[in-house]
Amino acid sequence: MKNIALTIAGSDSCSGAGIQADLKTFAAHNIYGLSIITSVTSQNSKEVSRIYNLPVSEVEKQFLTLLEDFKIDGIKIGMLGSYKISEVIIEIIKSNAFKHIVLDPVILSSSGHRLLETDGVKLIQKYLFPICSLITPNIQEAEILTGLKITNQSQMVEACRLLAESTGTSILLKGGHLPDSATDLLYDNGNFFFYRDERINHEVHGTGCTFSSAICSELINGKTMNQAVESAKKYISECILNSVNFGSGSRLINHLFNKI
Ligand code: PXL
Repeated sequence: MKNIALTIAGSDSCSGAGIQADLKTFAAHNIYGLSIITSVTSQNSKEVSRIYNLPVSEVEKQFLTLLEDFKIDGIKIGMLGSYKISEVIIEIIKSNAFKHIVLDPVILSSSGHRLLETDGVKLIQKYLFPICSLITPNIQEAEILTGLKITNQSQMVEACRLLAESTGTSILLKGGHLPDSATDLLYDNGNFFFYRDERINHEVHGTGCTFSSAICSELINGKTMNQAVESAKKYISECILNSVNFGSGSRLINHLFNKI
C-alpha cells in the first residue's frame, strides 16, 4: 500500500453509502483512506431518520489536521450538507494543490431527503466544479444542475456537454435511472465515451458513493479517466451482484467481495 485517498462526505449509519462506503472502496483498491465527516445521518436500509450537519469549525479542523501530516494523492467529495461547510471545503481546496478530485454532487438521497441546500448547490457549481477532475451526477442531479429535462440519451449528451462546457471539468452522467437506457456517459477532454452495461439495481443502497470513490481510487492508481471509469463500473457491478440483504429495505453494497 503506497497511496492515500481522502473522502469528504457524510456518515451513513448503515454503512452502504457515505464515508463508510468510501473507506471500504479505497481498501478494496489497496489505498489507505482518510476521512472528513461533514454530517452524521441516522439511517437503516429502509429510511433516513435524521441528518445532523457538523459545525463548520469541526469540519475545518479535520481537514487542517490531516493536511499538517499527510500527502494526499486524491480526494473524493460526497455529501457536503450545508452552504457553510461547502464554503470552508472550497477555501481549503483552493489553497492547496490536489491532483485528483472526484466530486459526487450529492443533492438528494435516493429516498428524497435533501442532502445539500439550494444555495449550497449554487455555490459548489460556481466555485467547486471548476477545480475538480470529474463530477459524477445522476440524471436527477443533472436536471437540477442544468435546468434541462433528461428522458433519453440525446438529452443526456446535451446536459453532459452543457455541464462540461460551463465548468471546464470532465463529467460522468450516470444514466442508471433512465427507463430506456442504463448507459453512463463520460465527457472528457472533448470526447464522449459511452458505457453500456447491465442495469444498476435501484434497490441497492450506496452505488453512487461507491462508484465515485472507485473512480478516484483508479485515478490514483494511475489509470486515465476513461480507463478509471471502465474499471470502476466493473467493480460496482460486482459489488451489486454480491450485495447483502441484512435489513428489510434496500440491499446493501458488498464493497469487499474481492477480499473474501
Ligand atoms: O448516495 C447519497 C448519499 C451520500 N452520502 C450519504 C448518504 C447518501 C444516501 O443515503 O447517506 C451519507
